[in-house]
Amino acid sequence: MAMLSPSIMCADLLNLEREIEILERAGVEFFHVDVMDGHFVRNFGLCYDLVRAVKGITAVPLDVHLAVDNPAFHVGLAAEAGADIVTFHPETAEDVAGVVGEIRARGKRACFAVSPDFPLETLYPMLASPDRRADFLNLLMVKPGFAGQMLIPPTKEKLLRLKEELRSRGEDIPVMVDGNVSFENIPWMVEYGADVLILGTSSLFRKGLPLEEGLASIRSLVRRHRKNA
Ligand code: S6P
Ligand code: MG
Repeated sequence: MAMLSPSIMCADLLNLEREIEILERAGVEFFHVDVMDGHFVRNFGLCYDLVRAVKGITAVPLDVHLAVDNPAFHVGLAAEAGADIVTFHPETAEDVAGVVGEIRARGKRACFAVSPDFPLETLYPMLASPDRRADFLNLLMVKPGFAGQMLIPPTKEKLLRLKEELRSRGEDIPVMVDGNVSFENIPWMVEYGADVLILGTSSLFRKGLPLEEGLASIRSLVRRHRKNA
């Protein structure tokens, strides 16, 4: 069944400890933390001090999404702050294998973030190469940088193609979907085989919606639409 990964950037930062407690108690599988450098994307997300603070209060694994240039510089900072998964954009790395190697050497799992304009044809050879292989894929349904955006339509078919290609290659790399994972989009995302739903302002953290209620609705959608249900 699809796993859940609330995006901390979309939580109520002034009540973060309380929200994390509620979500951990409710059994979410990951927390997603966006770190941004104001350069690769025109926004500043969360920082490593916050990653460290979150790590200090939860046992839920942290997926740190580096929306930054030069990820090689960031891997150590992310790992030391408490990342369990380090997600980076392969096009930002001079040496993709080097970054994956550094993540693994620190005992962490590597994830490739696939932006809407990053072609799957460029991704596949990476998956075939043992030293550049990722443990997860993050398929971005919006341009990285901001919460609250609308899904870019071709990403829908891209998810389907990616899952089909992985299946035909006998690969079981879990695919996360990130961006506009809304109540409207969750049903087909799950039917298309998304393995992890990164939840932001368009579902779990929708204004005025209590977290417990949002989670219950998301779980019921996931159950109803999962494959072979
Ligand atoms: C976007 C970032 C995401 C957002 C999340 C927001 O740059 O990588 O992880 O935090 O996608 O979700 P929503 O539902 O507001 O689009
Ligand atoms: Mg993200």
